[in-house]
Amino acid sequence: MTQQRSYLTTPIYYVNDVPHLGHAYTTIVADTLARFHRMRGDETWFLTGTDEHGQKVEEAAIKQGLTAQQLCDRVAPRFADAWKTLGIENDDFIRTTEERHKHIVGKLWHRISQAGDLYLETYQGWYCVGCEAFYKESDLDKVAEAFHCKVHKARPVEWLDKERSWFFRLSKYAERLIEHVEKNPQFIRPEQYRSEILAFLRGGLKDLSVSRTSFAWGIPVPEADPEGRSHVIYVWLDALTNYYSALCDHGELGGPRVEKFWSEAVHLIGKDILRFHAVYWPAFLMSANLPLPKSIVAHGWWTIRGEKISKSMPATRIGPIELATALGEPSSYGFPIGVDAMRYYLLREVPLGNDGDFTFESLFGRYTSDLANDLGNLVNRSITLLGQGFAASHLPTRPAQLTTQNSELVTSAILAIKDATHHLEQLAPNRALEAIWRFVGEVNRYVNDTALWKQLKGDDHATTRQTMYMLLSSLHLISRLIAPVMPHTSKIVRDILGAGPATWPTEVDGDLMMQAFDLTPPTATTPLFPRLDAKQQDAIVERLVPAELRATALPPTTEPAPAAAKKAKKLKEPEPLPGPATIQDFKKLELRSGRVLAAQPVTGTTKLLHLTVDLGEAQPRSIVAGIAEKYPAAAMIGRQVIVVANLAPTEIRGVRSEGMILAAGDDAILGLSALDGDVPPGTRVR
Ligand code: ME8
Repeated sequence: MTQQRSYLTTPIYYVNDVPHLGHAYTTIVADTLARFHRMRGDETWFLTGTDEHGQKVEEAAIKQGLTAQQLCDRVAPRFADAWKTLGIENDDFIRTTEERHKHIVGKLWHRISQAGDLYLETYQGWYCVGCEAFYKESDLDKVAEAFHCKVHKARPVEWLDKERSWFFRLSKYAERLIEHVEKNPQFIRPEQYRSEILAFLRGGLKDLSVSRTSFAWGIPVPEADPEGRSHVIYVWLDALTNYYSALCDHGELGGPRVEKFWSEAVHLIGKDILRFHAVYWPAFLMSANLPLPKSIVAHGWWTIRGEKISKSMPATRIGPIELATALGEPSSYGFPIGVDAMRYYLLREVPLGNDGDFTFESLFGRYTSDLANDLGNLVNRSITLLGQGFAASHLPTRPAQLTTQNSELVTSAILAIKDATHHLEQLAPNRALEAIWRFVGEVNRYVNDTALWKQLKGDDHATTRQTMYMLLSSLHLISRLIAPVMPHTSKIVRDILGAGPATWPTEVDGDLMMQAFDLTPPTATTPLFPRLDAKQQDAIVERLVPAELRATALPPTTEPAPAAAKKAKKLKEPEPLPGPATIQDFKKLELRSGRVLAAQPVTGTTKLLHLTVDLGEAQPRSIVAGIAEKYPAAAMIGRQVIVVANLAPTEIRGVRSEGMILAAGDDAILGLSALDGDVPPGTRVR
């Protein structure tokens, strides 16, 4: 196979965020693909980094009494350190406050300006500081008198009033962009996102404001404003340039790494930032007369109870390091096995372009069936059996002629290699893992069917040695196939087998299966992926989800822990039932399922929360509920509730209340009504 080149990038993450599962997902997918390419011998470059300029960072710094640069220097290592812990092997880490980057952004601006694509104009409109993006009012949601973007529900958008700014002639590039996307089906992937962008482009483009004057934390616009204002470059023009600037040499636009890698650039991103990458970025490059990247690959969102995992939603914050550590302590192997369990779950659970809801049920389900029962069990029992074989002086021997059973195993191996390769090439790690796990299943069956434990006790030593050979080589092959996704587990298995560094297998390897390593007696270690019983699973949930969120923020996996149950207040004696209600009485009440979009305490009270609840109607409802002592506002966001939807609206403490949510309890609220499945808002409850 000829050597190819590969350049993979992740978004550069906002530096003042704490890395969460969503950030980890993109970075793990990129790391998996980079490892796959390196294992195939491709010349590979993998870049990640942090986005450090902009209003958001400036505001955070002021709040903390730091300069923006001090804040960035203090927090940027959180990302770099997290990636190290999660086994990410990036070749470079770019920070947009580095000189090498700032210099290139200035040069890019210069080229865009020389192309005649910049002019001064007055901007007026909505701006979301969370996204650092401009919005049309029609793209926003109105929640309790304020407008919000689709993601940042905690902070409304701001009205930028007549800010003078440099505008980029984005409209000029609409036709060329359409042509490029149409001619290059690989440019935006998967297909659903390509169609979305084509539809957007065909709707026409408006010029884009690309500088700001109302704050200072950014790269200064190198061009003089004839009206004398100081501008900083719009943070997205600055940030997108990282993909190019990180390859440049000595502050020049170009250099050997640009030559080598730029045309191979694959930008892996979440769907939230597709427009910036698939419209603005290529237009900037076209204007600067620079080549476009090869591909923009968008993935879906990880959600918790349907709510996007993000910094602004505390109830969705599951720390990737904490999760990985809870799934397996590094100390047991010298390698962080929980990291691999998490990497496996994230990549196996959802196809790349789709959204995926994180639940502990699905996490423990995958762990138990795929890691403990399939892979762990196979490795653990094979090591024991092979160890016994070596101890009885049986040296595995390559069969001169394959029995039907052995030849079926080889066929499965070849298929696994073929499918896993194809699916990784097609950016479908979940399907690659499916294919690999089919082979794991076949090998488990092979151990059962050949009954190696019986062979070891018998006299047919030739067959025993051949079975050992087939089993050893299968384990070795698995260790290579899982390496991009589960590098630590792969290393553990290869260390046990005495095998060297893993390369990506080809179909020829599938046929020979064995040749790549010296046969050494495997040494048993602690079992790989031991089963987690219910108690251990509960302990993990307790460790990861703060007590006040546990009942509400995530679907509980088990009954409440006994300690929590004991703490629950005792109910008063139930009151006697009032007289019977007729079905007509009941029908007068309209109960509907709702989802809480936003929640905040009602000022001046300790008991009341002001909820914004989606009932599937044109506008969400404003509802006041007396639950604040038991349910903090953050715990309510994203929660499903049952609402009495046809109560006459009223006002409570100056806040309009257009319904009531059901809860059990009297003076102390003990529990909110719940639905044990995901039900569309507005569904009738009877
Ligand atoms: O947007 N599910 O940075 P950011 C899946 N600085 N992926 C998620 C996710 C979720 N719930 N939440 C975040 C920015 N991500 C800009 C990027 S690039 C030139 C500038 C991932 O810190 C996903 O990749 O908000 C998403 O695109 C990215 O984090 C956004 O990170």
